[in-house]
Amino acid sequence: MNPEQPADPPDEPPAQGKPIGRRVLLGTLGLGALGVLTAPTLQRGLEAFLGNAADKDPTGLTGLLPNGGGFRYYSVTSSVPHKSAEDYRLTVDGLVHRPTTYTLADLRKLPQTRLVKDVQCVTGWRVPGTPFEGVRLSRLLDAVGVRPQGRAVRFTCFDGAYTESLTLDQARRSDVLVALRMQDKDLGHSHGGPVRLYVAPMYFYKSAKWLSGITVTDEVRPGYWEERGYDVDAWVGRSNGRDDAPTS
Ligand SMILES: Nc1nc2c(c(=O)[nH]1)N[C@H]1C(S)=C(S)[C@@H](COP(=O)(O)O)O[C@H]1N2
Ligand SMILES: [Mo]
Repeated sequence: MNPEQPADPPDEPPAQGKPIGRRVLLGTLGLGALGVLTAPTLQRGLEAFLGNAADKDPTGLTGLLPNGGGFRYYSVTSSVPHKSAEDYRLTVDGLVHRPTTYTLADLRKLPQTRLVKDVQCVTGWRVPGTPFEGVRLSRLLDAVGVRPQGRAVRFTCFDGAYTESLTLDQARRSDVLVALRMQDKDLGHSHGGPVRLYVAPMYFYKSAKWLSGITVTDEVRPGYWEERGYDVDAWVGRSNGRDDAPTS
């Protein structure tokens, strides 16, 4: 098992150059035995420590570290296929009246909602005021028509491994988007483009990258990290034993 840990994206390296690899940093801190720290809570503690070190650094030198100044790249697979605007597809199916497959052009034609809120990862890092823009998930659910037995939504990704879940009530919130844009740019591959989920009030692990499937189910099926110990109801500040300020 490989606990949630950021990596260097395989492409789109940060503009100021490649950050020091995580393994190098851990080695420097004498924490090279990360491999034995497999419990998510231990891992979160470690990452929170690294995050705090960056938050308190007055020199700005932690900008060189993998956790410096913003988002960290996460993928549970070593490579992820690229989908262009032409070959991307999003399937909405399961307990619905009209299963539908959307192209990126289809999604772009629908009304777009822009939200600007903090992003909070369960490992401790937080990025203030980040714009996300896309189609409300509730709009897509209304379009396909949820059957009366539908209680939850399962999300799948074209990395072939990551999954997520929401209850139907959570999925219908107005601050849950099928996001096409982030930071006022089309979503790049490393941030889960061309389309990712954005669940504003929950820890960022809910915001599945490289979204390819939305399936209405009769009950919640815990997602990738939830099968590995994370809370299924992932409200920021009210789950995972954390007390972060809410994001939504
Ligand atoms: N498909 C997929 N989505 C994912 C993840 C992942 O590994 N694979 N990691 C999650 C976690 S734990 C976080 S913090 C965010 C990171 O998003 P970023 O890589 O854009 O910073 O993506 C979430 N969505
Ligand atoms: Mo995360």
